[in-house]
Amino acid sequence: MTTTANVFQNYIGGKWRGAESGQTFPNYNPATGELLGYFPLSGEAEANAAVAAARTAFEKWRLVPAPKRGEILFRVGELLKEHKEEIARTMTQEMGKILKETRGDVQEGIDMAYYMGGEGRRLFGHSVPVELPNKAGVAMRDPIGVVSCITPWNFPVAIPTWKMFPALIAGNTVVFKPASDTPLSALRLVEILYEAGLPEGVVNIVFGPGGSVGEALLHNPDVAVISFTGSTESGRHVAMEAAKSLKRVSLEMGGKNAVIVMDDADLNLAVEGILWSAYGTAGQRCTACSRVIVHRDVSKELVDMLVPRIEQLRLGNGLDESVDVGPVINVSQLTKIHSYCGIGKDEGAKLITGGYADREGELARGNFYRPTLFTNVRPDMRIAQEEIFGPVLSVIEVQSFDEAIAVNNNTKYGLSSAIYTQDINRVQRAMRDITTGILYINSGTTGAEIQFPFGGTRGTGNGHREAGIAGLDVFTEWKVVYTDYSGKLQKAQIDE
Ligand code: UN1
Repeated sequence: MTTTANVFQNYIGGKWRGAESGQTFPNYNPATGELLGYFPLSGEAEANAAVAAARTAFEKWRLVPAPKRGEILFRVGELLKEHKEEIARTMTQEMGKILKETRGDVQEGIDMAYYMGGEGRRLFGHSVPVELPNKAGVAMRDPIGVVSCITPWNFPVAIPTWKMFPALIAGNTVVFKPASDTPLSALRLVEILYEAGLPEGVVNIVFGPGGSVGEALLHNPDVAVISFTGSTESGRHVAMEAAKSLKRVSLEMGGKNAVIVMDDADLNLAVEGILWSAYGTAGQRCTACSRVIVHRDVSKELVDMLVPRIEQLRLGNGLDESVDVGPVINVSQLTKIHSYCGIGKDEGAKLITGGYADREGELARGNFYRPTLFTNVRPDMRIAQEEIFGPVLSVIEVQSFDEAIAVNNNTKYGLSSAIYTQDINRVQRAMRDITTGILYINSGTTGAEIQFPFGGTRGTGNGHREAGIAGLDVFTEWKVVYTDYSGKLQKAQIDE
């Protein structure tokens, strides 16, 4: 711990400002406990100031031609590329995931910058025939106004870009409230937006707790859209509060994602997919695999292949390139993960490996949890139903393809699923019958690409999608314009 750590500030309306109260909160490295800096403990006053700045900036930004807005995003892409390594290292330091993954996180932001930059010359509306002569109709996308982006710590750059870049290309302005565990990566992203030439006030960043900053954003009448990624519990609260003023709300929430392994699967391939999906990012992805649904004929073989590989996974500081799995984000997550392992044992699941916080040597300074595997898990157990958000995997045995699909679908979440099979008929049936927003055939549950819609069914979302063309729908209002050039009153639908 050092007392000379950096003190960072909010960026509101083109000005650096601390919290009015002068209070700050600390940002720690979850691998080492090292203090990385202090950020303003903002509240309602700062949130409202940011909304006011965004509201003012909106009147000019909405009139900037979309291709010009796109050019700024292209420059953002270039700058993110240039600074990729440095941002990845910062992200590993404050979030813990290994460098390969933080580089991937920045890469998702780069991809999104180019993709949405390109949308500056598309933003397709549509023109369709009208039923009356000498009349035209066109449907166009309008910006909505001030968008609040409330983002999680597991993808500190990628997820904010999925929200901010489509919002910006469509002509909206932004108040960005990043997770308090990863403020530094968020700040770097905002600095890059301004370095790329974004006009002041178009993006405003406010650090602080959901309970004060987030709450103020939910209640501010000038916020038109809330885009939120986080737990289902918090998302439900966001939706209920925002409903009072009829804000548009887009929610990305929990997952209980499964990899199905059928009796005809390539087991070597399945093992690789499961390891990456379950233990990558220490299981802290909303797409992470936390259930393996395996046909009983290959169950023992699969588990026998998995266990030594799980036990070989190296825990450690993500800056060390030989490490496979970094720490979990904070002590409260560590405690939650461990308590789920207790719940699993109490429910009668069999703990095969892991199940404890690893404090061996250097690991004692951070929040490390040993990659964990349970077998003999029944589909209705809490460890098979509730989102743990850590490196804990449950193996559920099934007797048939139909049972596998039923078990897959029977959770309150619906983000991502995967199936390993060589049978084209089973693939087609899985495509038809699996009720998640994303399905992988012969690959794990993680690895969504930004040009496709991202999101899920049931408790994972509220019907919206991020990324791809679908992502624009959250941040645009459809406006239809009819032009009648007949010179007389023509009445649609009325018989003459
Ligand atoms: C998330 O975990 O919140 O498909 C997002 C993936 C990543 C995004 C995950 N591209 O796992």
